[in-house]
Amino acid sequence: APAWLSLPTPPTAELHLHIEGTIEADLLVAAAKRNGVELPSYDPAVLTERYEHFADLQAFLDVHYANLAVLRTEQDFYELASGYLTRAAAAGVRRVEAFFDPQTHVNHGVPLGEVIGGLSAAFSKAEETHGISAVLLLSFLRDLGAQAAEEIFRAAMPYREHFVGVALDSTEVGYPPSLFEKVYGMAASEGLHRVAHAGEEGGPDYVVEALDLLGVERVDHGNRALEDDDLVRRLAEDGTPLTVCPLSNVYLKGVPSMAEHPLPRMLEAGLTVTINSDDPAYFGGYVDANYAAVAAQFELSRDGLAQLAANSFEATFSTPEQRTQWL
Ligand code: ES4
Ligand code: ZN
Repeated sequence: APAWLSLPTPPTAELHLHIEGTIEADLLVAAAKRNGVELPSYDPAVLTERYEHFADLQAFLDVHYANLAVLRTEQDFYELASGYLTRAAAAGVRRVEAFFDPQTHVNHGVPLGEVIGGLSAAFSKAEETHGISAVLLLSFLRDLGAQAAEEIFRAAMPYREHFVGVALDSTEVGYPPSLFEKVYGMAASEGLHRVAHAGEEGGPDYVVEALDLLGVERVDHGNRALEDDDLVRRLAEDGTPLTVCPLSNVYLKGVPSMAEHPLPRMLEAGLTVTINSDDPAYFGGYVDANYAAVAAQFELSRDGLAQLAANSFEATFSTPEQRTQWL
């Protein structure tokens, strides 16, 4: 048997996780039935089949957003988050900083309070029920534009205590970080942490903009940063973490195969790489599957895996005292 098979995946922090991307087919069907929402099939096996073949990011997002119409009530959001936490605990997650996309749900007619109420009820008791420290990052959908981002940000202010930062996701190309400078300034004024997806499909210029104009503390994905040597040096010198999602990159064709994943080049360049699952219900497994995939592909040692896990804790929005509890 290959040596990596005997390597248990390490306890880790998960820093790139869309809570909506954890909706497994069983919850999809249950929520659709109780809320009277139509699905193309009510057979979890048929739905799961639909999950696994995407030409690119947009093809995934189209299926993803259609599925999310089933989420209507606080209970739905509570079950979504609790289901994830149960699976994350089994995958070795000790700390999660998860994105949620409030605009998707508000645009489906769900009150913002039900979305945040359900998610944060599950997250706030995750320590007790699963031994996981869990916090939320409010993510803006970049393809809805800056005005809409500012509107949801203002609407979320009554719930300020329920999230620790802001993020930027959805269709990347054509929606550069520069569009969101103002709302990120508002978030900074509120003392919120800031991250953004950049360099998944967009070029290295998107990563530079996220750093210079949005003040991000981590870069979500960041793969295409490797095309700019000055940028790579800057990220390495500053120790800016990249939240890399290996299986997602293969499923969404950001890389042609795991063998061609830039992870080894990132590590060689001295970048602070972390391993994450992105949308685990869709991309072949949870964070442990992502560790196992890169361990197998690149024959990482126990020390190599431990370094990636250490990076993940180091990259959290937390104090050193908190970190010692998770390690
Ligand atoms: C996403 Cl830009 C992006 N990548 C992966 N999953 C996502 N969910 C929402 N936006
Ligand atoms: Zn993502």
